[in-house]
Amino acid sequence: MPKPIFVLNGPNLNMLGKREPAVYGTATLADIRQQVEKHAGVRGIATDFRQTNHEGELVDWVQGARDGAAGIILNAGALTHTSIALHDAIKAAEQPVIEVHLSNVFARESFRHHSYVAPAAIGVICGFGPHGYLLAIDAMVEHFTKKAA
Ligand code: DHK
Repeated sequence: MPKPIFVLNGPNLNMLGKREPAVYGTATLADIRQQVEKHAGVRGIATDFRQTNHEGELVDWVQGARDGAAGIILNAGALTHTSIALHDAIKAAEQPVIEVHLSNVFARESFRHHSYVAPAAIGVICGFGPHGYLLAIDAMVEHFTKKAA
């Protein structure tokens, strides 16, 4: 069986729908999961969608992608801007990573402009709300297609 794409979500993303709707919109994480699974199904790939508020758990999941996944779509929430441990885990996983954010982090506070994920990722998508996750699925499929050619 082909390995899934891990779709990993970090701290506070469980609060989507209630949390700062002017910034993050009104879709819940369950809504996003549903959209991701539907879109990935159409593209013929399996996903494993998860959320955690804990840095160590996210690091464990990224490490687990080394043998358990074909790639990672990662919205690490605020850990994006703080976690060298996450950066190191991505390097150790040796899998393609696409960084996703719902909001346009570059139009927000300056502390959101730096990412520890981006230098270890193949690309970054931000500012398109939940649609960004679907763009990331398409980008990952394109990445695999190019690699196989
Ligand atoms: C989500 C968060 O929780 C923030 O800490 C990031 C990101 C932005 C998002 O837009 O999805 O800065």
